[in-house]
Amino acid sequence: MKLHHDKHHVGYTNNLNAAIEKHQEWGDKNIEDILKTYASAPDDIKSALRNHGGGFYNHSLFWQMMSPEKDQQPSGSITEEINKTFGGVDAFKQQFSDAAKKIFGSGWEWLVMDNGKLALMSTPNQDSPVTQGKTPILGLDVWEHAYYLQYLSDRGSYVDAWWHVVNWGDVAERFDSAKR
Ligand code: MN3
Repeated sequence: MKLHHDKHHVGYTNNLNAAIEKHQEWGDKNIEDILKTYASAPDDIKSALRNHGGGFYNHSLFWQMMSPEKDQQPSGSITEEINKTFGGVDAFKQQFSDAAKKIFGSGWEWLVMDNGKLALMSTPNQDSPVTQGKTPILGLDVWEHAYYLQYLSDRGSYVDAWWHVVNWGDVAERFDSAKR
């Protein structure tokens, strides 16, 4: 995770900054606005905003969604909503994990708020749910760079182990502010 943060996340951040330096008006927008509107950006930075902007944003969320305080359990209103939507926390974890393991190539698995309801969503590459108008609540990076050093080709073990470090306090706060 340290290498992931210090090399990969830094790379996306530097490349995003290099892109918006070319068209300063894009530097005045916040990152969520950039990801919602990059399709209207000049051609020479459009794909950088999408890919490196998405990489910057997705990873910024990812670090907050994990905690060194292991084996937290969800509590509060998000638990009720998970139970209602997925039939229980274990059932939710199973469905999320199955979807994460099935993503072909590089991408992310997400729990999102979609029109006021919780839903699962997979995105390819560094695409972000915010581009499609959804609010990320929990996300898991399944790029090989996220797990290959420790788990080699065994994405499944990485996904299963990741649940031990989910920061449910952060996830619950994200859910509560998305509902407001
Ligand atoms: Mn990554």
